[in-house]
Amino acid sequence: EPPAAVGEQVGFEIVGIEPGAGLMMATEEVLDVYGLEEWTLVESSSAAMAAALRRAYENQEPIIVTGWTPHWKFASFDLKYLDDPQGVYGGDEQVHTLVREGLEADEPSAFTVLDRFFWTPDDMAEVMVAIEEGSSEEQAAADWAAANQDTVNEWTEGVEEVDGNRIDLAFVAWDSEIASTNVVKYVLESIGYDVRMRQLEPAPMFQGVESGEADAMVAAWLPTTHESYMDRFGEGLVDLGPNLDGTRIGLVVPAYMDIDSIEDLR
Ligand code: PBE
Repeated sequence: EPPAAVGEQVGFEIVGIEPGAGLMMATEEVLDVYGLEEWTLVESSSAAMAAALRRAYENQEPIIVTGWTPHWKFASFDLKYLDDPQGVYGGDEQVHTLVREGLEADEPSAFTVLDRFFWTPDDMAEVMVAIEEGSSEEQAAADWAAANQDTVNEWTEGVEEVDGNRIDLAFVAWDSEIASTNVVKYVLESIGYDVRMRQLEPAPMFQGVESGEADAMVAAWLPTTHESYMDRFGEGLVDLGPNLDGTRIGLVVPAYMDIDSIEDLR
């Protein structure tokens, strides 16, 4: 079909995720920068976006979603990113670990593990795919740790065990962050911590760690996706650097769609 028809095929709608996601803010900017005035970015949730994508894919129907890597959807479906010649979505990013001030002094063991935590997009995707295929989040994390004992040992080597000290991990229910937060929870529990996962909206996640209500988060996509949250809360946060390198965000469509660039949406 000619590219001009794509808008009509999908009702000029882009299926979004949670409001407040960096991906949503970037996509609003995309609509502006590329002059896509007649398009609507529909607020949704990560789970509902994935369900809509699955439905469309199974029926070979056109759909445009806000997507990101690592994500299990690329293992389940044949998908492509639309080119972003204006570079609104930024390039490759890193996911950073942020902790509250004082954690190093209060809980040096947890701090050391959080500081060392680093894995690959393939590692993260493995946990996400296991969850998508029906594993519980806890089981998927435990299975990954069992299969990657050498990596986990590097994070915990020489770290003193504790006796039930509490650690609160803030996260947003993005599939990627469900995977990473569960793995960190599992590893901290293996050295004696009592770990609670606190599911929050994006701004409260950053604010929760900044205020000290939560101890840590492993979900800061930088430098671009969460730039606005770092502007607001970064000063009171301790940045332990990247825990993963090589993410991507953008508009994602099934490979069977006849468009390649965001410019084709005009
Ligand atoms: N994501 C997954 C988040 C960061 C992690 C790309 C959906 C966001 O857009 O804020």
